[in-house]
Amino acid sequence: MTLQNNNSDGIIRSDEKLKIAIENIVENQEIIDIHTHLFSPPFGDLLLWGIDELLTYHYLIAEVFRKSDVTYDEFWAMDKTQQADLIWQKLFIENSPISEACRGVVTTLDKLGLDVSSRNLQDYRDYFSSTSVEAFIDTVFKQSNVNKVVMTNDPFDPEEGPVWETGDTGDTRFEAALRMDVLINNYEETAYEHLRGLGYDVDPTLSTEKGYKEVRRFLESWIQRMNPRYMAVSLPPDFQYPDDGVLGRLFDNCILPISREYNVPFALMIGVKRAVNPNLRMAGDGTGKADLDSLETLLRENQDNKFLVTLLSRENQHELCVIGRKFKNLMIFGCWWFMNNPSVIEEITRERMELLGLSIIPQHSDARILDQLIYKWSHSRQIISDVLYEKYKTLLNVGWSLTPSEIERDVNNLFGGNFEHFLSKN
Ligand code: RAT
Ligand code: ZN
Repeated sequence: MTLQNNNSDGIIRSDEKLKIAIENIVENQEIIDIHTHLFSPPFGDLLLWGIDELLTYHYLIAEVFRKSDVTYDEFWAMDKTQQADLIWQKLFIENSPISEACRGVVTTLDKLGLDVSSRNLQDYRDYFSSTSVEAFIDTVFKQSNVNKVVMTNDPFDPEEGPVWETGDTGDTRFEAALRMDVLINNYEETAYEHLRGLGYDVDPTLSTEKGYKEVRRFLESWIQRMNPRYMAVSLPPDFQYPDDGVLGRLFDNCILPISREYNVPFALMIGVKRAVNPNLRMAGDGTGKADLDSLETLLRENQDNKFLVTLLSRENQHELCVIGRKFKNLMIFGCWWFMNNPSVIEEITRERMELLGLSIIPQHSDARILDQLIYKWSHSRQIISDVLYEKYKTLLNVGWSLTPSEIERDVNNLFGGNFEHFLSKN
């Protein structure tokens, strides 16, 4: 195409200019990463970073057993360096690292300026041991162009507790999310005893008014302590709502009222089957298709509540978009975990934009290791940029006019504005 970009009105007139403009805008857009498992420095060892952590990411642990004869017992008896050595040898040296999780390590090392062609693991280790965590945080935030990350904060975790007690979580680029998996999924087994131990007068099956009040008091105290952006839970595919068990009572009498009162949305991450293969430990979870009638009911019966939702099954994604068209109290976010692969991100992003336009949060990183912000966002930016190009191009080609500032506005909303707006509105 040879059409000119008319500088006087800033209107983009050619496909070529459009592509360059979108790529630049997406590349330069700062991101609020709304779901990670990262921690700020005061949380100490909970903040993972460096090559050995990258290599022992649970996504890679699941892969190494497929390419090595190591037994589960042998693997778990190894220390972290030995596990990293094995993963490096099996998945990067004896086989080409083309899976998304492997490719991510290569992208990250490359973007950190390391020579990936050398395949010299010791050099990579030396690089990380020569930097401080504070300096590395700055490097990663700059390289990934992320300006805020939302952590996953478990009020039942004894390692997190002391940091919250101090009231100082250090670096303000790390914001909190109040994760409620233990409360919701393990109330009878774990949360009940824990709450009693803290002096909350709850009953074992959570079926009294007094118990509801006490759980609300617990949630309030954590909202005050953490100032979370949202409350969150991961749920199995067979999650049902309404529910006459503990989950339903917690939702209806504790979480939803508190979520409304404090204007802290409730994030549901639905579709995880925990411990499908327990031998893999954290890498052993699977996925299943959820019944979205329950989600529809939850949204319809609680229209004054705000929900952020992401789903783990590919088969659920189209239905979720249709539900998004019906309920403005739903914000769909991210391509979660097994969905966070290029082919699926591309498909889901296209599907979401076709059904919901720009009223979505297309991605989160789910980074567990700080360095992963680099590859997760580099890979996703590219795909989102390609999908946007395809969509804007169809408009341009029938004569719609587009300016860079309009594209900037849209991209800004996708990568942070929609999140902030959804959270702030009443
Ligand atoms: O993607 C992951 O790392 C999973 O292990 C889970 O943490 C999941 O994202 C979750 O938040 O439950
Ligand atoms: Zn996660």
